Amino acid sequence: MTKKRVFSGIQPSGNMHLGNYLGAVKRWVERQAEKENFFCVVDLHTLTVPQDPEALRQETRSLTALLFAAGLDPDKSILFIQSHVSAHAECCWLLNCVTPLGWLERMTQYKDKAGKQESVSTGLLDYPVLMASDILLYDAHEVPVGEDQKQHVELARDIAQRFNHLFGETFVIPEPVISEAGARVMALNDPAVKMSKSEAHVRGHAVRMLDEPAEIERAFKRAVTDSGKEVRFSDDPAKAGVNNLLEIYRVITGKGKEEVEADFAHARGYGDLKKRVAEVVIEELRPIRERYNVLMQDPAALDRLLARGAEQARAVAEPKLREIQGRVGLVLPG
Ligand code: ATP
Ligand code: LTN
Repeated sequence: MTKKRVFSGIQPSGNMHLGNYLGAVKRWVERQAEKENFFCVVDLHTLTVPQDPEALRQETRSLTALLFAAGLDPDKSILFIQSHVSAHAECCWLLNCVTPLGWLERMTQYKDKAGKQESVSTGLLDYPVLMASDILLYDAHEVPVGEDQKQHVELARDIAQRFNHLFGETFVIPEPVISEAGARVMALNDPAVKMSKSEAHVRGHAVRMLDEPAEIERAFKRAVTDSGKEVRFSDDPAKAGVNNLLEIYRVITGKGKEEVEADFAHARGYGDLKKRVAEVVIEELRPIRERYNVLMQDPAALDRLLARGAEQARAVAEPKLREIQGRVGLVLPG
């Protein structure tokens, strides 16, 4: 039986955090043997908001090292940098021409981000069409993402369906895959909002993947909870802080909810909970940080891994791009 194709992406926008890891990357790693996987560091998406060029370059390399360090295995998964496969940008143009503007103006992430900026680039509005290109070029069946990206994957489905309708069966219709656990890791300093890269520089907001153990311990110690002392899962907004800590513990340990609550049945208030959650996070991230440091010491080896990934990705994306070009009526080069 042929394996299902999986595609997902992550932006090199700095400060990869525990939410990205638990909501996305950890699952990519755990399931990589079952599927045919494409994982992409989406540098073109990051350009939709202003970036410092040198910082972007460094962050892109650093993130790829971090993903290998987190366990993506080049023999099981194809990991590559988006801009190394020019078919993504070319496909985006072709899909732009079948995507109604109104579909893009409705995207909640666009509205949120556009509302926070003085000047909005065309790229920011077009972001979901580039994302659809990423997915559709690989005929991916499954797109594992955090809850926040569900609307974008649904848009990719709509674009694929419209294209198939206009030009004949061309694309696989992708499904968003959102695991219930870890789909929305909340900020430690404000459990009403999701942990976010753009806020990860704010003290106490996030646990960043490369934070030292002492920093992680401090972040959990300061985590916002409530004035009670009952350690249990709850959807009461007032208990969102404790719930978030329990969720983090649950995803890392792989335990069920009852088992997790049993682990804390004798906790003396939230202090014990925070300490224990910090411990499991520190132990989860320690080997990743160590492998990352080794990888970053050998830039030539990282370049070789990235060249291999890009070549494998091009082998799939380029013929697909030709197929799309042919469908819409372009003269293919002889
Ligand atoms: P952020 O919003 O944190 O600045 P992002 O959502 O812009 O980051 P990426 O860094 O590309 O985007 O996200 C990579 C993956 O991490 C995506 O699948 C996204 O859904 C997931 N993700 C991001 N934040 C969280 C979170 N707090 N909890 C769970 N998953 C998350
Ligand atoms: N928009 C996504 C990153 C992303 C992606 C993709 C995810 C770009 N292309 C294709 C899945 C599939 C984000 O910000 N998390």
